[in-house]
Amino acid sequence: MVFLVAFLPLVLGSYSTFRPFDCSDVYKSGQTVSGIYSIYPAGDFPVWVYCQMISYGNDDDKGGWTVIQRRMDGSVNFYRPWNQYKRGFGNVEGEYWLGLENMYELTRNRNYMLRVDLEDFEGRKGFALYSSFSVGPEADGYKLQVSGFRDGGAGDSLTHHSGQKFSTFDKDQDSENRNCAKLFLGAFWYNFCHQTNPNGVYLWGEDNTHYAIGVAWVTWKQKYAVSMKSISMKIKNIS
Ligand SMILES: [Ca+2]
Repeated sequence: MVFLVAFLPLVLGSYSTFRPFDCSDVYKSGQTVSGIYSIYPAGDFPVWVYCQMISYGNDDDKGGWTVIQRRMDGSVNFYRPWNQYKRGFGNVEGEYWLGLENMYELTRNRNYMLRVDLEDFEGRKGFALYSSFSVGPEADGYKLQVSGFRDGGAGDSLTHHSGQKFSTFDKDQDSENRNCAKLFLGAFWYNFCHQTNPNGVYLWGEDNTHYAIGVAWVTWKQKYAVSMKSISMKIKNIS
């Protein structure tokens, strides 16, 4: 009994100072069930995030994936201004955007791979894998760097966006004369303007009346009118 009482503060002490940097740390600590966890990408302040834990498949699949973006039911409005995309918004149990500042803090400290999972309204699934993913500092427009594409059946709609700054309807940093975020009702690392629009309008299928405003991934569907049932972008530490 004396031993137990003396030992207890030690256990609690080590638990309370555990500060997982990302979902890879959460997974390595023994939490192998997918769900909502707090991570500490910027030191003392916790950030709630959905961790997708995978314990099967090949080495690229296994481990803790930090979900940085997710659409699944159209419950959250993604047509939002710069400050919202900077800080993050939505519900971690459902649809959300982790925030550009958090993505920057994560990827400036560690090396990450990116996986994009897609599902259409017919129940078909595809994905795209990238061996390197990072987001630059706000002073440089939160520039996207993504490379090392490997196909999971969906093709590569994202390399087109690599090297681009992030744009919202109130902050146009794209490569097009017009405002891509306003044209396509989303916010993204728009180029000229897009091959994918993960933060576009949730359309529940296909819409040919409003060009390319949906959650498109054009290299999979070969047209901009088809909007995904679900899309999630997740990163995993590889260093
Ligand atoms: Ca523009």
